[in-house]
Amino acid sequence: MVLDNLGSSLRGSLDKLQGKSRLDEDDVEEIVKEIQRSLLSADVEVSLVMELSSSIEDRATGEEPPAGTSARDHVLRIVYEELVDLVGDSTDLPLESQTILLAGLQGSGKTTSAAKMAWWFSTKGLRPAVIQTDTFRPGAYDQAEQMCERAEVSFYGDPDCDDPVKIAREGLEATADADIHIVDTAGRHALEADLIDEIEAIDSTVNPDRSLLVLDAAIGQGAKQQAREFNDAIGIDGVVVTKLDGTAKGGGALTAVNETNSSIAFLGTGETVQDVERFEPNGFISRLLGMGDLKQLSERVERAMAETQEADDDWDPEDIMEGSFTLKDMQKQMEAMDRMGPLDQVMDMIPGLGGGIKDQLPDDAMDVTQTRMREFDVIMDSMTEAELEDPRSIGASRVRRIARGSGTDEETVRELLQQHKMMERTIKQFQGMGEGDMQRMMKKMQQQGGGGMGGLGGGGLGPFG
Ligand SMILES: Nc1nc2c(ncn2[C@@H]2O[C@H](COP(=O)(O)OP(=O)(O)O)[C@@H](O)[C@H]2O)c(=O)[nH]1
Ligand SMILES: [Mg+2]
Repeated sequence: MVLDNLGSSLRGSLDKLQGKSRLDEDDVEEIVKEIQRSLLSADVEVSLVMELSSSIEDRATGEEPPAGTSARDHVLRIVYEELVDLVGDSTDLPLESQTILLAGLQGSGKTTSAAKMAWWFSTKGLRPAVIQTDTFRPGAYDQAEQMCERAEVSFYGDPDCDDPVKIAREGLEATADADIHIVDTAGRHALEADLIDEIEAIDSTVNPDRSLLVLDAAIGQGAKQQAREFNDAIGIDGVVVTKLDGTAKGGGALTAVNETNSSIAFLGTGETVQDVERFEPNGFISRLLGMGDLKQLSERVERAMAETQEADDDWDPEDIMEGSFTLKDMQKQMEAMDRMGPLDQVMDMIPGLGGGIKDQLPDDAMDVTQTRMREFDVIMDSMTEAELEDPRSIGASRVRRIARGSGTDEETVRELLQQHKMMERTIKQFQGMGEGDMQRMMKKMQQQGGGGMGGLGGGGLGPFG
C-alpha cells in the first residue's frame, strides 16, 4: 500500500495516529522526537529545536483535539501553529520611499538579492536604485552593475574609490530621484571586526529604514552568532533567505528570526533577478518539515468535517468505532472525502504523498478511483434505507434491481458490497482493542497492504482519516 513508500519517519509516526482520537504519552513522545529530527536536519539551531518541541509536547498532551479531528491532524496543526508563531508573517515592507541596507557574509547572496529586490519593487511601480559599496571583492562592481542591468533598475557604484562610506553617501545623492535605495555591502569569509566596523559606518551614513540580513539557506548552526553580531551592530529588521532552489531547507533563518526578534522578508530561489518571492509562512514551514501544504490540508479537513456533520446531524464519525459499520457509514466517508476536492489535489496536500507517490501510480489511477467512488455513490442512492443499514439483506435479486435502478451493472454493485465488507472487517478488528493492540494492528495493516482501505485511494484517506 502507498504508505509503505512514504519514507519520512515523521510521516510514519503521524500515520500511526491515523485511527486515534486521543493521544497517549508515548505517541506524543515519539512524534516530538521525529519533529526534532526533522527540524535539526533542516538546520534549525539545537536550543531552538528543544524550545519548540517542548511547547509542541505540552500542547499535544494538554489540549483536547476538537470534535471530529483525529489525533494526527491535531498534532499537525499544533506543529504548524507553533512554527507559524515563531516565524510570523513576512517582514512589513510598505510600498513607499525607503532605504534598505543589506548585511551578510561573503557569498551569502547580498548582491544578487539587492538586484532581485530592486526588480521586485520595480514590478510594484516603484523606482529602485542599487548602491554597491563593496570595495573588497574584485569584480563586485561589475557583477552588481550587470545584475542591475538585467533587472532594469538604476545602479550606482565607483570602481575607483576604496571608501565604502563615501560611495554610500555619494550613491544616495546620485540616485536621489529613486524611491527605493538598496545599499549592498561587502562581506568577509567570517565575522571579522573590520567588517562590523565598516557596516556600522555605512549604517550611520545611510540611516536605513530597514536592515536585512542575507542568509544562505544552507547555513547551519552558525546562523545564531551571525544574526546576533549583525543585530548588535546595525539592528536587523528582517531576513532574506537565498538559494532555496537547492536542497537546503533554510532552517537557519528560523534561528536568525528568533535571535533578532524579526521576520523573513524575501526568499531567493535561483540565480536570475526574477527568482525572488516574498516570504509566506505556510510554504516555508511545509518545506522545512518536508511535508505537503499543511495549512491547506488542515483547513480542508476541518471544513469537510464540519460540512459532513452539518449535512447529517445524526451521523458522527466516532460512532463507527462503536456500532456496526453500515453502507451508510461508508457513503458518508466517501462524501467527506469528496468534499475535500479532486483526489489528486487532496493527495498533493497530504504530507509526503505529493509527487513521489503519485508518480508511481498509473496516470489514470486517480481518475479511476474517483470514477469508482462516484459509481458507488450512485449505486447507494438506489438502495433502500433498510439495505443501507443492513447490506447483508442484499441478495442476488436485489443486486439485479439496484444495478438496473442505478444504471450500472451487477458486477459493480457486487464490488461495492465487497469493498464494504473489507472495510467492515478492518473496523471490526479495531473495535474492542486496547491501545497497544491498536498500534500493532496499524503496523500490520501497513505491512500487509492496508486492509480494505487501499481500494479507496490510499490509507491516508482511509475511513479514520
Ligand atoms: N541558485 C542560487 N544561487 C544564488 C542565489 N542567490 C545568490 N546565488 C549565487 O550565490 C553566489 C554568491 O552570490 P552574491 O550575490 O555574489 O553574494 P554576496 O557575496 O553576498 O554578494 C553567486 O554565484 C550567486 O549567483 C539563489 O537564490 N539561488
Ligand atoms: Mg556582493
